[in-house]
Amino acid sequence: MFRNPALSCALMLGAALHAADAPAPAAPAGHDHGAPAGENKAPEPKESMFLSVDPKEPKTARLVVVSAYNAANYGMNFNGFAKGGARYTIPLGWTVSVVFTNNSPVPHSAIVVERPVVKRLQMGDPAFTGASTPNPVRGTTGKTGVPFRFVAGEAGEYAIACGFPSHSANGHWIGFDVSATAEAPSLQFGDKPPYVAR
Ligand SMILES: [Cu+2]
Repeated sequence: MFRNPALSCALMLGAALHAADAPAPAAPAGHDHGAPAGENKAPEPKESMFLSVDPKEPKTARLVVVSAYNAANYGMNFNGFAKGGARYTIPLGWTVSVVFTNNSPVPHSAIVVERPVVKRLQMGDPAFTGASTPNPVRGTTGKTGVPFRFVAGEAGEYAIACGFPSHSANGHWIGFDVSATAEAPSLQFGDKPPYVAR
């Protein structure tokens, strides 16, 4: 058997994904992707924890992106959401300042890609220069914040995805839109009204 559980998991999920566009199977028991122990301890996600603006830094959205925030989707979530269940909207031309952390011992990462890319096993290059954690294929562990920033220079529908192979295809992504009409950044959880940061 594979000695590296993350690797064996990635390979197993990769094999499963050869059925093109078939829904990815749920990870079998014992193969979770690093959901933190004590899954009920993570506080209920609140939008204001993950998006803010600082008046001293105009036209800059500050994002907190936490991988394996809780046990949702076997830990393959950002801020508790997977499969596009949460969505940031950023005004066109704003700077996006992200601090990424990973609550899990299993490597995860964050990379901004065009929305259709989330189905792929590998994410390739970020949609905007600088829009990923370092080496997103390898990912990082540990709760030390990993900062990155970029300019949302083109309107469209994107995603914040995990660059660790096969994770995004298994739901480790949330929505990230760049809007030519929005005047302030917002974050929407599911069907709730978007939270607008001002
Ligand atoms: Cu991941």
